[in-house]
Amino acid sequence: MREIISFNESWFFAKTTEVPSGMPQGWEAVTLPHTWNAADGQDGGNDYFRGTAMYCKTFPRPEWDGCVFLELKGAAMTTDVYLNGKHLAHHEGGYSTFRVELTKELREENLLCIAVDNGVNDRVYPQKADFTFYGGLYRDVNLICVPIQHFELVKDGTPGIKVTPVVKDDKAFVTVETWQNGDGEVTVTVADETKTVLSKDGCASAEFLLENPHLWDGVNDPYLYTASAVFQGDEISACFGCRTFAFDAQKGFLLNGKEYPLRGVSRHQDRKGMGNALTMREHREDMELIREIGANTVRLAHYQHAQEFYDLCDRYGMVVWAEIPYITQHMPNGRENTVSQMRELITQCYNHPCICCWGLSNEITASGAVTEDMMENHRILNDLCHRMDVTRPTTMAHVFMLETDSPLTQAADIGSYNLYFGWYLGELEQNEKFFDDYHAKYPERVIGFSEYGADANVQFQSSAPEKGDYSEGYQCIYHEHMLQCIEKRPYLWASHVWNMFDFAADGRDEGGKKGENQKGLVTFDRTIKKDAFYLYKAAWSKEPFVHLCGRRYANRAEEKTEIKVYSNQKEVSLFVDNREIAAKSGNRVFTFEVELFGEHEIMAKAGACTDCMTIRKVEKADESYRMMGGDVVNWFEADDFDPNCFSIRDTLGTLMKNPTTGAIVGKMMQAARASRGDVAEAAAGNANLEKMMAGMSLQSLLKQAGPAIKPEQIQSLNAALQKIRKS
Ligand code: GCB
Repeated sequence: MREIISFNESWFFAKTTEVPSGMPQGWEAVTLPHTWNAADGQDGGNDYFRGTAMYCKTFPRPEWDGCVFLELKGAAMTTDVYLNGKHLAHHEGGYSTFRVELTKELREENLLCIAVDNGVNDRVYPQKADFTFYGGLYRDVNLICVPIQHFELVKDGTPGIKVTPVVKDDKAFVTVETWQNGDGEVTVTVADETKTVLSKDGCASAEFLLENPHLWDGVNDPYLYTASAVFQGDEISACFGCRTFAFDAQKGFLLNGKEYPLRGVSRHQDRKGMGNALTMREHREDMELIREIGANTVRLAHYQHAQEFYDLCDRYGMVVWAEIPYITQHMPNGRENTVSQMRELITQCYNHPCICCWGLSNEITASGAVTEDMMENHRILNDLCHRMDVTRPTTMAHVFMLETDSPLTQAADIGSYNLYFGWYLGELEQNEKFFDDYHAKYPERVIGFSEYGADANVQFQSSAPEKGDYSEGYQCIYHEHMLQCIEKRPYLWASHVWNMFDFAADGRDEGGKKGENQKGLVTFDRTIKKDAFYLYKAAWSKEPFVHLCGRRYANRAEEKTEIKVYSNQKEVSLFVDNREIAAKSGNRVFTFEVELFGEHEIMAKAGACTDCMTIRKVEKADESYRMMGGDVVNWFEADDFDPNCFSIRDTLGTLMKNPTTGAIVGKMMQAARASRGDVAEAAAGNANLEKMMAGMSLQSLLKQAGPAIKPEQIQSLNAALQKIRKS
């Protein structure tokens, strides 16, 4: 048998590149999991420590007759392992498990040093993306003690066992392959049946037939089988599930032959104050929140997540999109790293029944054009996935401005787009238009909606929420629209809200917070479920509930206020100060108008469910609810525009058609480009983007340019346009 010893305790840590020759003095004592960026990776400014740090630990030789391996389940990003001064291993990639054999180097007393580096380079992904690249030994570290004859542990961090269930009609054909460090008999057991096979060249394979298998049927019935294998004195096992996945250009996703629209969320793993150094407790809590809204799928973005989380997805029936951090910017020197991260992802995650596809890349053209090198990198990854796994398709998430006829859209088996119309750019309705155009043009292509979202800071509240105000209310309006958009398009094979949780993006400083992407339905510390959380719960969860929106919008200056209620019940009544004022039937979203006089107790009731809050009339709008500097473009709403002349309310297309206004706007856009850097560079000359922008009003485009364009500039631009008469 094997023994797994937790090696999380008694480490010493320092930011140094020197490998010490003896136990260092004065280093910080730490317990794993640990990241050195828990604080500075979340405070904005993008100046968090990215470099090399060292973890050291002494330990006596384990009392064990066989072989001893060190297991690191997550070391970000590049790692070198030294035992008693000798370099034993080098690993590139911060999200996968890797193991190294220590046996021959063990002494009576040992000094283990692990150098971990999350520094800048041009090889190891990710280097550019909208999240913090925490450094550290941020997942568990173990010693694995096995007999001399044992299952393989080192190659690509393999679990040593690969289970392939193929379901056809009422049967499942299950192939179990194992790898070991020698040949001999391997005894394999699947669902009460045991077979002994002989291994050849270190590999064994056994076949099983399950009649009428109990299917793994998503959230409804995620039934798991176990396969186990014994070789000499070593034993391993893996859970697996019997199910079929299909992806159809018209019907979307099918689970076990039935239409099963994948509707869910994306997850980044990190958390406020902890960074990525999580324990099982946090993984469980995240899963409970995702289950609460009734999602049936999770995109585990943008890298390999902890095995514990894929296990939870298996257990609770979440269909998973798994991916590697080949993201934002293609690096010509990074090809080898994309390959090794993909090899490890598939090797380590293959057995999970929850995983339905392998994601090759995310928004890889966000900061540069499609190149032949990029295309080749994708072909290599795609072929690799197919070689390693004949059961799952590949996919990728395209940035909205990738032209739909670009060859890159065909690099993976099935496609998906990240669209942010109605948030960064454009109007909500452009999401519908995008997919309708796409589906009409390419009815044979399988297409999904891999990201959509809007930032919300729960501090910001408004009686008239609007795009760009970071209010909790606008996030609701946005998602109400998006839910309908998605429901009306059943051909979308999956949709994933970006994001279930706020997460650290140290480069950000916006929406009243530094270092955070606030598109989560739940806050970064997991303590507040934003109102939009309950919208999804109303749409997807069967557990009866009623929720009053706007409880954080307690001080209201308006005389009549809107009370919005989310519920999955068909009827909701509203009580003000214990008096029922209205009952409404509807679907998910119920709105009421309430007159305000003083302080009021509001209660919503749906069946046996109730929710209460207190709101009050105040004289003046509560300034703390408003984002400072957030309304620089409010004067737009002024209505002293001469309709016979051009103005910023005209679409970009209209303005560019007239030579005089075209020249004025063209000059302004040039200046804006100069100050917007990468994204503008990628956007310039992008036909798809230009087409979309042509249909948008200049006013709306300017709002989205944010602080890059000053209010005075907009004012003088509008004044110039107003001098030119429309013919
Ligand atoms: C994207 C990226 C994701 C970002 C997100 C955003 O398209 O794929 O990593 O966090 O947009 O919020 O801007």
